[in-house]
Amino acid sequence: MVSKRWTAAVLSGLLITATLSGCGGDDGDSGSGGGDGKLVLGFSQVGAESGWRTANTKSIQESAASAGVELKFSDAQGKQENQIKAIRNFITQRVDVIAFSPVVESGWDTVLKEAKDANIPVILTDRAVDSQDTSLYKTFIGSDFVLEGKKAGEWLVKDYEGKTDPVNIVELQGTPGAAPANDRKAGFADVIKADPKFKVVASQTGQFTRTDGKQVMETFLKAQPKIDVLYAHNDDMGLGAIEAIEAAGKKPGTDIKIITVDAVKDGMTALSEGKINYIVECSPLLGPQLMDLAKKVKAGETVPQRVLTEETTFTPEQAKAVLAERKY
Ligand code: GZL
Repeated sequence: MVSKRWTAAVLSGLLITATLSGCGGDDGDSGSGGGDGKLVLGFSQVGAESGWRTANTKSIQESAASAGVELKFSDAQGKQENQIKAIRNFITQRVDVIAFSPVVESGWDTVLKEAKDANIPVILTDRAVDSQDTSLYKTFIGSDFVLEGKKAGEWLVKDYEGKTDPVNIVELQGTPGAAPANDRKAGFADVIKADPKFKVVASQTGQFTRTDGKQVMETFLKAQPKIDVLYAHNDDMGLGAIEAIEAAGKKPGTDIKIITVDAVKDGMTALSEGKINYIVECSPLLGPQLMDLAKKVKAGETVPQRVLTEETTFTPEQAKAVLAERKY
C-alpha cells in the first residue's frame, strides 16, 4: 500500500522538476528554449501585401530552418491588433526571443513593456517604431528609408538637370503610418524642394499593393491634366500603376517617368524593359542576420542598437545585367 507521505513526496518532486524545466534554456534565462535546446523565436510578420514581403518571409523561414531555430511565425494580415495579439501569445508561450516588423510606427510601448517585464528580448526587423524608450527592444535591423527617398529624389533632380519647365509628380504612398511610407515621402520631398519646377500635384496611399496602386493611378490619370513623373514607394504599386498608364494609352517610362523602391524581380523586369526608369533597392533578405542577432541576444551578448542593411540603386541597363542572378 503506497503511503500518503510517499505520494506527496513524489508529486512535489515532479512539480519542482516541471517548474525548473520551464525556466529557460542553457543560460537559465526567461525563455522556454525548445524542448531539444533549440532557440525558440516568435516572429510577427506584417502580412503578404507585396513581392517584397513574400521574399522577406521566405528569407526568415529558410534562415530559421538552416540556423536550427524553432520559428513560431504569425501573419498579421496588415493589422496592428493582430501583431499585438501575436506578441502577447509569444510572451505566454515564453519564447526565448520575439522579433517583428511593425506594420505602423506608433502604438507599441504597452506590449513592448509587457515583453520587457517578462524578460523576453525583442528585435525589430524591417520597420521601426517611434517609442522613445529604446530599452524596449535590443536592436533594429532594416533599411534607411529616408535615404531611399533621397536617392529617388536625387535621380529625378539629375534627370531633369538644366530643364526649366514645370515637372508634375504624382506619388503613390505606402501604408499610412508605416515607417517606410513616412520616411520615403520625407526623403524624396527633402531633395526635390531645392528646385521649384518639381511639384507633387497628387499624393495618396496605394497600401503597398499592386491592386491599390492601379486604382489610385487611374484616379490620378483622370484628375490630373498633365503627369510627368510617378514616384511609388514600392515596386508593386508601380507595377499596378503601369497597368493603368498603359490602359490609358500612355507609355510608362516614356510619357510618364516612374521611380520605385524595392527591386523585386517583377520590378527589375519592368525596369529592364524601360517601363520603370529607376529603382532604389530595399533588401528583404534579413533572415540570416536576424537569426544571428537572435542567438546573440539570447546568449546575453551585446548587439548594436541599429543594424543597417546594404543596398544600392538600379538603372535599366544595370537591371538587364543582374536580372538573371537576382535572389528575389
Ligand atoms: C520596406 C518594407 C516595405 C516594402 C514594401 O522595408 O517594409 O513593405 O518596401 C513592403 O514592398 O510591403
